[in-house]
Amino acid sequence: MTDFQLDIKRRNLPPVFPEGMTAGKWPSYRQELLDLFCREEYGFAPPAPKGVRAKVLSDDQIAWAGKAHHRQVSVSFDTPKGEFAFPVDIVLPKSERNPPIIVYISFTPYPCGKYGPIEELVDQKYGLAIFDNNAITLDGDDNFIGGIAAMYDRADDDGSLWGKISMWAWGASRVMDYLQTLREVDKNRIYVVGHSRLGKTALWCGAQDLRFAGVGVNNSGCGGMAITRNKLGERVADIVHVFPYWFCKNYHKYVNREHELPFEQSMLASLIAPRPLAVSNAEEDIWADPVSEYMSLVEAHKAYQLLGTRGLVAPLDRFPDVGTKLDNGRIAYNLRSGTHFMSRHDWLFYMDYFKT
Ligand code: GTR
Repeated sequence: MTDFQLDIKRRNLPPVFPEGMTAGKWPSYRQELLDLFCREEYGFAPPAPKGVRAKVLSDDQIAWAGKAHHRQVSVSFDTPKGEFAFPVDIVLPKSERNPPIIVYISFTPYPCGKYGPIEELVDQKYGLAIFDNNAITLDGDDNFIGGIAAMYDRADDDGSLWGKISMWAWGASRVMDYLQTLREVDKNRIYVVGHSRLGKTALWCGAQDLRFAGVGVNNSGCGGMAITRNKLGERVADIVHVFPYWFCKNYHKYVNREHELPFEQSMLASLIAPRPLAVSNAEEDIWADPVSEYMSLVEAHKAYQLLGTRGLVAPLDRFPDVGTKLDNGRIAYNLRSGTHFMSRHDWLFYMDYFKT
């Protein structure tokens, strides 16, 4: 057994699925797992609204050197406490009549914010739907009084009501609702992508919403792609101390008791199967812990196999070298040099992979 395999063994991970699992039993097991992740980690979201409406706020037919059509729409829907609306930027390349779409959960209201290489995406014939997580609800400790959090009652929180990662993920699904109404996009190729806390969000969103054809999870670490048990860097204690509002309250029980979690993040990754799952890590991002992220993929690979697809096409007995790009299966992994960031290199990896 290699050191890497031994290391996985020592983590004492719960199996991604129980013995005797079959592809036929998978859908109901999948639902059980989703309920578990809702109850113990991210919190239950309300049901989807009956439908969404959209109002065009601005429309630019000659955006990005005339290569794209850019419009901003206000997506709205009814909630128990009235209408809720948030802006979404839609960028469609003119070079492609029915483009695939990346739903990018952004940290900013500006499409070209810190991490957004819009022109490159347009050149590669991708369309984009971008929204700011803060427009769904503030990324901060506001006692859930603002944004979507305020539109649904929290009075009876038994510890399992949605935290902010769930809210942002639910927001991405409302963007998906809107995209379903557009004729000019390829509805079979709509992907969700996010970085860091929004990588956790993209993963949670893709696990729940099967309309997403694939998921890109960048540097997501703790509460994202990384195995929680004995990971390096950020632990449950750190994350719920600084960001208690990202998760449901039940998750706080696992501070320094990670071995008692009734699941592992590898099981969350397995819920993307058999769809494409692309993960990029940065070598120096020890806080996120690339090795623990890769372990999740090695485990989730078993679900891909169960469902008759090629998961990780890679040696499963060792951690890949820096500079490695593994993209021949339904699980793709990229390990670049450098630090925590959604870099041009990461974006190119997602763009290339979702094309295959
Ligand atoms: C860190 C947090 C990480 C990661 C990151 C980010 O401070 O500890 O879990 O999500 O923020 O989102 O930028």
